[in-house]
Amino acid sequence: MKLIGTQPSPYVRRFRILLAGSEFEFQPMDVYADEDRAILEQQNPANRVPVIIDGEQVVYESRVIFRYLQQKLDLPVLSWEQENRLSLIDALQDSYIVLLLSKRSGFDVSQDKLIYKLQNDRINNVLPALEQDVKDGKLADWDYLAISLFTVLDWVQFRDVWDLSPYPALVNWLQENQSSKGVAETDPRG
Ligand SMILES: N[C@@H](CCC(=O)N[C@@H](CS)C(=O)NCC(=O)O)C(=O)O
Repeated sequence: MKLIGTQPSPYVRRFRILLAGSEFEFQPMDVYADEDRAILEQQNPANRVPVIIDGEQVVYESRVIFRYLQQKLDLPVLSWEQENRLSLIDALQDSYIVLLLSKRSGFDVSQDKLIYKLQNDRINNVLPALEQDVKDGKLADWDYLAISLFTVLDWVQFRDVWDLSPYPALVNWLQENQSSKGVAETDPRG
């Protein structure tokens, strides 16, 4: 099985961590380089990573890749509560990506604009919910949910896009999981 993705992508990192210790090949690429983009487009017309190729089967979209791996590796099915938590984590990640890409495109994200307000509101609503989940021990196991939360929070610190200090449970949890399986070897800092 091959995983195509960029080295810093938090979505890709989820699967590098989940698959740590299993037989798979990681094919790093630059999603913003024309040549790599053309190659990626052949596998995923939406031009996004992660993508996995397992024999003849190509699968993209993290949610779908997870379902594929759930079946293949016989991982436990998520409860609806866990599915909702994963939706919050995905929403958080997507909002941060919008803010980062906006900044990189030269926009001032502190401006009073609807698109930035929506992302900021979402982030400011989701972080306290996840802070409470961590306090309640809902992310105590190193499973796909915990890995997904870890990769978004670690990426936030790596990209310096948000101050997490108002959320001490999340910050402590992030720190505690720095030694979890697959984390060190997938660190985007190098
Ligand atoms: N909803 C997608 C999001 C994946 C995503 O945002 N990937 C980013 C890298 S972190 C990407 O490929 N960006 C390139 C682009 O948007 O053209 C998933 O869950 O897989």
